[in-house]
Order: sequence, then structure tokens, then C-alpha cells
Amino acid sequence: MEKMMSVCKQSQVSWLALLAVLGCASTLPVHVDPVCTAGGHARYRLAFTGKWSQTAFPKQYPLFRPPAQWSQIIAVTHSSDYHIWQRNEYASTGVREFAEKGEAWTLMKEVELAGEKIQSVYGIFSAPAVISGTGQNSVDFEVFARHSLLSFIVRIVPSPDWFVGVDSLNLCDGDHWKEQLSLDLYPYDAGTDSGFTFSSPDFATIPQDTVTQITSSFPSHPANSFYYPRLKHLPPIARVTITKLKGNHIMSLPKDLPHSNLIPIGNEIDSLTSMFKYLKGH
Ligand SMILES: [Ca+2]
Repeated sequence: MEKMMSVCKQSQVSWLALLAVLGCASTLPVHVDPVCTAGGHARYRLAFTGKWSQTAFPKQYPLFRPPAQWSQIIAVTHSSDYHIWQRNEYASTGVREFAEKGEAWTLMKEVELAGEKIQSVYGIFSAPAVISGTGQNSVDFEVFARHSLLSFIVRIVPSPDWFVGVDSLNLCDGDHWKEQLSLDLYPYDAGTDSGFTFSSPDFATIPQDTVTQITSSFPSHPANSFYYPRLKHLPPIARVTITKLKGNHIMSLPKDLPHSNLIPIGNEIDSLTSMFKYLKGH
């Protein structure tokens, strides 16, 4: 390691050491995003589309009490040293409560603390619940170079602890903002409740498991609602499209919260509190 660092230092003064520089660069962890040098900020629209139909997912498709639907979308813009949730890592208490019950209070508090303590979160915003398996919703938000990553989480309703979402999608591409991204979404298990089916009663996972992707063959148990042994892959259960909006003016808070409600973190406790009230009311 010392040798490597020594080579890195020397390489700064010599063209001959260019290869060494490249060699050093290649030793960086793969998850490090290139620095975002895009100027100003960019405005985007996040459009969520449920694809959870009875045709695509016939097994145990929830028709009543409640029928298949989605929770509100909780989304965060942040830097690379923060994750609201991560595959193969343990879910936070806030993610647990949200994935199991759709309760956002603790999750919002966790995000707020991350914004205050490590300055890694710029903003949190939400879109209201999508009240059918194939419904749509959208919300506008803005990003800045220092916090160019987008993450979000949407609970699958009903379910034990299942959700869809995105972890750390970078909207910046070097010196410019990406125009549009679309991603198919697949179910994740928060690792906190061991229910097998959409309508399973509460059954805490002890000890807690990590967040895992649910597939047509995992968990490998015939009772699981997503277990389709004849399918190689599950069809996407939702899709998200993120589109850069024209214009560059700072978006003001809309009067009608349910459509869009970007709430900058920082010291905006009052705004966040009203956000909490809004979320609690849904
Ligand atoms: Ca589970």
C-alpha cells in the first residue's frame, strides 16, 4: 500500500508516470462516482408507474382489504456518503417502519439527522400514495452538484415488509445533468418481517436479516407470493422515469402539497414538521 501511495505522489510530476496514475485510479473503490461539475442545479420530474397487475402477478393478487396499491413515495437527494436503504445491508428502523406499516415518521427523522450531522442530504420530498397496483404518480424536485444522487422507497401494500425503490441514482454525468433515465423496479424484502404472503400477519424476523431482492425463485418457498418457479425472472412490478425539466428557475413550494412538496433539509424544521403532519395524515 505504501508503495502504491508513493507511486501516486511521484506520478503527479511526470508524464512518464501517466500509466501509474491510471493504475492508482483503478484501485479506487468501484462505487465512487465521478465528481459532479455540472453548474447550478437541475429540475426533474420523478414519474412512478405501478405495473402490479393481476395479469402479471396472478398469484395471491390482493383484491380486497386492501387491494393492491402503493404507499406514498419517500425520496431523498443526497451525496455518495449517505444511503436511505441499501441492498444486502440492514434496514434502519425508519425503513423498517415504512416497509412494514407505511409509517414515515422515523424515516423522515433519520433523513433529517443525516442532513444535519453529515451534510449528506440536501432534500427530502414525497408524492402521495398510488391507490392501485397499476396507478401512476409524479413529483418534481431539484438537485445540486454536491447532492446529485436520488434515492427513494415505495412500500408494496399490502405486504409484510416489501418495497420497491432506487438507491443512489446519479443524475449528474460529469459536467452536465442527465436528460432522462428510466428504470424497471423489482420487489425488495426489508429483512424485518418473515411473512411469506401479501396479507401475512406480523411475524418479526429475529435476528433481523439484510435487505434482499425478491425474485421468482427467492425466497425459495412455494408459499411466497412472488414464487413463480416456471419464470426465469419476475416481470417488473413498477417503473420509474426521471426527466429533466426545462427552465432553470428555483421551484417554489406549491400551494397544493399532495402534488409536489420539495422540502430542503437543514434548519427547515418547521417545514419538515408540517411535512410530517402531512405524511401522518395519509
Ligand atoms: Ca421479509
